[in-house]
Amino acid sequence: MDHAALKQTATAMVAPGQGILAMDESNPTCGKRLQAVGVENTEPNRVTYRDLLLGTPGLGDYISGAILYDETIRQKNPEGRAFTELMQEQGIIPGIKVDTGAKDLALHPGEKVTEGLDGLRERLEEYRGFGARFCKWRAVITIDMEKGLPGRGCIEANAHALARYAALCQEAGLVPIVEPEVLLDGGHSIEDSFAITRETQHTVFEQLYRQNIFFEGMVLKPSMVLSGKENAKQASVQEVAERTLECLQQTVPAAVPGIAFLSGGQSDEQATQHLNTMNRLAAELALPWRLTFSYARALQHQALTTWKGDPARVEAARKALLHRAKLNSLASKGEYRDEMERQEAA
Ligand code: 5MM
Repeated sequence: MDHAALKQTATAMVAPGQGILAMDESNPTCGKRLQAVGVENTEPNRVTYRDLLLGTPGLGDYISGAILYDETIRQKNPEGRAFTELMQEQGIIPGIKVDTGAKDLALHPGEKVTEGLDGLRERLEEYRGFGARFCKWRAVITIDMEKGLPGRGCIEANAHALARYAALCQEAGLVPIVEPEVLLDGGHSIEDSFAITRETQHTVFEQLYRQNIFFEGMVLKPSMVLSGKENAKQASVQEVAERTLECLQQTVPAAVPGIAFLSGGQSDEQATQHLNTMNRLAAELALPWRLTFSYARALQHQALTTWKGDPARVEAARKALLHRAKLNSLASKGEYRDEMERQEAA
């Protein structure tokens, strides 16, 4: 294992003012996003949409890496250029989602475990050949306080799988993004979210340690500590930022170079505000890691709803994507202000 190379890639992924574009929607999820704007879920339409994203001039100013789906890393844009080539031209590091999805966890009603370890060593070799330099695996933890969820069985199974995945990545010279997502859905309080996120992250890092993970060569992609979507009492931006940082300080080793949050169904503006406030607090707290974004919905939403499948709207959609990427880049430095929402993309 080349520690120096892993550390160099992980550090580049969380470079100051840069974050990660998650565009690794599996075909069914991509279909949901496309159908929501009236576009049919066909391979040519997925290519057109991914070309809209990756062909955005200037994207590399704010985006360090993009996470692709298995189909996308093999595809070429309508001009016949590989998507990985478009990325490299802008200095965007190619990444790949390697899990095969969250499946029902046997004998644990209402809980999921992420699969994809079988044959992973061989798949990683193939993805490296396509130019991938980092990977992503997402575990999903559901909160349902009335049913006593999540149980330890679910947290441990997912943490173990994340650690096995991360070890295979590092063995192959690929940086693992470790994504334990505690879902926003439900009526739970922010206190419940804090307790469960903390327990999950503790368990994940214990398992990463057991599997000999080189912490300097990984990136954590956590959910923020938020009130459940259906809870009448929604925590303020300040409280979310404080509780999220408190949780991370208790669970994440200082050797990890960066934390790139997922947006998890927050609105675009909320996701940016939370990241910005955390970065403002980070300066006072002298945190050891960079705090940035690895958003899918909160980066793509405005571009998708501007485009709606209309070729004449591609330029406007790219402008919307670039603007959102720029605002999140500013938030990753604590330099975002609400009034910037109304300013046009440069
Ligand atoms: C792009 O969405 C990814 C999951 O896709 P599938 O469910 O189709 O596998 C997801 O892992 C995503 O990368 C992260 O959850 C971050 O996305 P959000 O929208 O939460 O920022």
